[in-house]
Amino acid sequence: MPPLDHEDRKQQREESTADDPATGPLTTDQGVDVDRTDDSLTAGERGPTLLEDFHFREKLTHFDHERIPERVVHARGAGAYGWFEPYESCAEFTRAAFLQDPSVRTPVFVRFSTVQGPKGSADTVRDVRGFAVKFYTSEGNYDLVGNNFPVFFIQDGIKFPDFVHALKPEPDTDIPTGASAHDTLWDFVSLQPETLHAIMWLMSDRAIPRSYRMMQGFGVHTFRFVDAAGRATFVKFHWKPKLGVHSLVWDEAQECQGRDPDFNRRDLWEAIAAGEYPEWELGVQLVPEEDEFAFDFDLLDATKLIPEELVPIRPIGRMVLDRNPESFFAETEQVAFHTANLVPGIDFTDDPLLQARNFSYLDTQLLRLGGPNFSQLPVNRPVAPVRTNQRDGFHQGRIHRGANYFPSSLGGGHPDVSGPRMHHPQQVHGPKTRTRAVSFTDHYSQAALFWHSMSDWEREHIVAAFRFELGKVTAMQVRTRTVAELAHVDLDLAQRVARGIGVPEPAEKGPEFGAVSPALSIEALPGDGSVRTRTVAVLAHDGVDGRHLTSVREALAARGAVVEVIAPEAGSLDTTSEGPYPVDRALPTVASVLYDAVLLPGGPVGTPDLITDPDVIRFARDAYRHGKPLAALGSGVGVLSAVVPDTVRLATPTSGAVADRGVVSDAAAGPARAEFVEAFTRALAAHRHPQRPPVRY
Ligand code: HDD
Repeated sequence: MPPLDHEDRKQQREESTADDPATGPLTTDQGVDVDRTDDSLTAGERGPTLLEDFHFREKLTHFDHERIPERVVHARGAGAYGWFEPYESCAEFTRAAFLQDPSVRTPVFVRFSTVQGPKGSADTVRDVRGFAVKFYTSEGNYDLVGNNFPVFFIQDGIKFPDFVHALKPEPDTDIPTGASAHDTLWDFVSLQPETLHAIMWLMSDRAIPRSYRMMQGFGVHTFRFVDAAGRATFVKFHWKPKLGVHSLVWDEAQECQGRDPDFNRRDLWEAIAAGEYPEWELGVQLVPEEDEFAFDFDLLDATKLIPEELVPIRPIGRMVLDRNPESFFAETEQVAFHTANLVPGIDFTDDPLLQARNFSYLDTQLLRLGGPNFSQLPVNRPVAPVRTNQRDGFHQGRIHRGANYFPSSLGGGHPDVSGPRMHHPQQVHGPKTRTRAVSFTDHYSQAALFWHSMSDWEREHIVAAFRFELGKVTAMQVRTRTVAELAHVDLDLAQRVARGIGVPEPAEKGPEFGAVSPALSIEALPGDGSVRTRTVAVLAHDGVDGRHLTSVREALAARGAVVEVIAPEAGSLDTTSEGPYPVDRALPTVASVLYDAVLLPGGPVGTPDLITDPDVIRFARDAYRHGKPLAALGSGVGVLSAVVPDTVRLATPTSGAVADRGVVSDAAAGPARAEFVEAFTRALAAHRHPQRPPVRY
């Protein structure tokens, strides 16, 4: 479908503000051509620099002012443009224009982020991921500023500064960067049980996504849809990735921080640049207003989700990201999201977390972007026409015409106020009070729901994560208090954690929670079963059978996977059957944690070098430990069983194409057989194979 009118308009407006360096020589900011930029204007060849060197002063002054304050949270991010289209009209429950017509695509800009770390921190830290979407609708900008968890850590936004202070690095040392494993966070958690549900998500593999393209997004709060007749329906928003939900494992995530601190942002950029456009389905959970009190939790409590088994998710549209930004600063850094950027047909609820956010986002942009005119920046500019009486201020980029007040007769009565009603006429009454609603007091049942809904391996990862985090806490009373809190969620969880961190196992049981929501497990979100964009490292060497390389590359590329041939040295390899073969990467520059799977081809020439190469051993063993697909062909089968002895227990090297828990082997020589390719593709699509026996090294 060709892009529609206002999608074009968004791009045209950006282009009108972009400069074209190819049109002439370097200039000053005043447009004066520059003849020389490498040397200052001096009095004599070796003399002092002259004050009159306006090019020098402009260049240095501008450089000195290049930085703006980074976001107080979500400082590190990556963004992309794309579009959204509804599957069908949603007029039944909302009048929002961008949800009416399946033939209309609305342009979007999305920014993914980590929360705790500064702008220069690593991507693969244990953290929540921001998932903020700006829809440039025909009725103005709508921002859905969500996360990849469906629940938040606190219930009332007045606690946000406390929570963030506790989460951020310790105030005296500024340690740790991008990590939650430290005393102040866990002190706060142990004293504030409302954090526990989101903490369970944080300790799960959801907090270390394999890719921004492979995580869910949630609006978190309950919002309101309002239809053309003014009827309101409660709504929760869900983004579901087409590629499924996939995560790293903790050991891998940590190594990745060193091997490629830009792992997630690079992945997003490269996928879009390669035309592999990430896609999400937007779904909604709808609750009629009369059912507001039908649940055993409060819809206004952002630490609760509505289990899908109670209110199913109704898919309403899809979003595709298909364009990388051109200037990180101008676009990804300067994009300004705001929960109060709503369009008619979508409205707030009284969720106290949301109400606080509606204050905070505008406030923060005023500081970060230096004044009230940031909505004029290209990435923030609506495609809908803007006619306001707001005037002047720092960085005013508009030349306003006409009256600057309302009502005006001198300005011809423009602009008038004939727009649709912006707010749902909700009835509000009650005494002023600074209290927490009684309906907000259950902090354990949904934390338990999450725990009980996990598969065994997910639970093991959660226990290991608690042990890691609390094991780094120096104050023993904080460890003990947190474990006591966990006992209210589940006694077995608390005892398993306690055993790992040297505190007494709690014996006292909290209340029993039996509820389960299978939809919460990562296993319930495998995606469309494809292996598109999964990366496969082929560890090759001189003397390799070239037919292995070409057949594997062709077969996997046909399925959309990315194959890279890795050899001890860059350049090309001597193959036995196909002459020289290009090497994509030299072994010392990469690591198994940067790939989704590892394959060892074979060849008639002996492979002692590979078997003893510490880089190869580490590469293959890491892949095994991290549950990744491992495959071997021909004599590569022998190499695999030599470097990763545990694989012998899973796949017998001599019995044809064998696949067991993600280890696939075929000892036959010659091109990879279809049976092998199918088995490997299945292993790759499954992403991880956590059920492997424990590793002995
Ligand atoms: Fe927030 C940024 C998501 C609670 C105050 N938040 C920010 C971003 C995301 C979220 C994705 C980054 C936007 C971007 O990419 O520019 N925040 C959430 C979610 C929350 C939440 C899903 C709970 C449901 N936030 C929250 C509260 C407050 C804030 C309760 C304050 C009362 N958030 C901010 C902020 C930030 C921000 C300080 C920092 C930078 C910015 O806004 O633009 O205003």
